[in-house]
Amino acid sequence: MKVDITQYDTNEKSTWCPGCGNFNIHLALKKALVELGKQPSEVVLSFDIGCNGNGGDKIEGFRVKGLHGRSIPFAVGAHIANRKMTVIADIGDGGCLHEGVDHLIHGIRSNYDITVLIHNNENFGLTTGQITSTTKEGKAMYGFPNGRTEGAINIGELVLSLNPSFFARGFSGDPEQLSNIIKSGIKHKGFSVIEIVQICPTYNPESSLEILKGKISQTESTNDIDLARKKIKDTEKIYTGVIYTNSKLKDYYSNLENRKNRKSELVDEVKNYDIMNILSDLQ
Ligand SMILES: Cc1ncc(C[n+]2csc(CCOP(=O)(O)OP(=O)(O)O)c2C)c(N)n1
Repeated sequence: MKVDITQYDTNEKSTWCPGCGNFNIHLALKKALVELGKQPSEVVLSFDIGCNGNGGDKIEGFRVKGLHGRSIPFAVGAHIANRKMTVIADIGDGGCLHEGVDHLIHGIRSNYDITVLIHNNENFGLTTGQITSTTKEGKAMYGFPNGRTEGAINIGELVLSLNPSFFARGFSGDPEQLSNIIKSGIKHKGFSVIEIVQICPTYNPESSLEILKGKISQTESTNDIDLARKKIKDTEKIYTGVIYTNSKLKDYYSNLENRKNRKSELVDEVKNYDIMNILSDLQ
């Protein structure tokens, strides 16, 4: 059955600031899902807490919104239960690199077949612009009027240090390219991390199209990790595109001996167990 982009629309009104990068991120995500022919009923979207997470009621699909920093484990659970679903974890740089950084690290190590969209606006947006670990060193922010003191984390460097199977970087100012990147991430069998350089007109106006013009450079995917690292560390250019893939790494499920050659999904198998005995034991 053909899918139309309006099937992903909801009637909820947006609470994002005018010009927020989240508008284009949602557009790119919807476009990617439609072009892959995915119906909303075939998609699980796990949302986090924050401005990014406030998009949770503005797109159709099976949606879950959990605790701050936990969109990855909810997504992993959904994927393990039913591999037929396309599973996306949506999260801010704050939730991903502070509250939930353990989930990012172990998700990459385990290589679950899901796609993670990190909205990197370089601040805790919803709580009015506190510093996160991606805020540039020296930048003055709410609570740090004299500028942040520590150096910033480079998301790509962190991800590439963990032997990932997929790392890409998109830009909210280029929804067309971002949509293609998201499609590649969904098609990749493994844990696809997509960092999105996000325009936040209120707290991170330095990521505007005008300012980044000339810095952003589209690149081709490589499986040479040293080359990928070089691109990521470049201070003159911000490389966007699928930056690194390693398709030799098996995804988590394919490594499970006891699930080999199983055609059924856990979500169906669980229906074959009568849990009344367990429940009556508890009474
Ligand atoms: C465990 C926990 N810590 C802190 C908060 C408060 N809090 C709610 S939203 C938010 C900011 C979210 O920032 P980020 O994850 O970067 O997403 P953004 O709003 O920038 O999209 C914070 C700190 C919370 N809800 N739960």
